[in-house]
Amino acid sequence: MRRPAAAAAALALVLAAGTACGDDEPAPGAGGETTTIEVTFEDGTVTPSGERVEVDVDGEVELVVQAEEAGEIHVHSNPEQLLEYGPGTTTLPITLDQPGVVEVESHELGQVIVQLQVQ
Ligand SMILES: [Cu+2]
Repeated sequence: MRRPAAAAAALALVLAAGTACGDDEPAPGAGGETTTIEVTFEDGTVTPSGERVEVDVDGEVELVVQAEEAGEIHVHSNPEQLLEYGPGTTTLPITLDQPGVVEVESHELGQVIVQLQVQ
């Protein structure tokens, strides 16, 4: 008996575990892409600063945060998400399942980091 859903779930687990050694097949169907956004906090500023990034509905988005001190990133999705990062490098996965523009902010700095255009 074929169980395509189970196969897809197994593949998702492999991807989530991050143990891929470079030869994985791309995930079938929509939403298989991972968008990586590097976010750097330094001297009271953050980069990027309000840039718009297009992402797929149900695609994986990873914020790779570099910071000297711990803090929080606020994702204006529905429901909203509060992501905590530590000093050093922190990878924060986000999944966005509704189309629209989602602002990712640092409330400490009062700044929009990126606008995710989910489509
Ligand atoms: Cu906010």
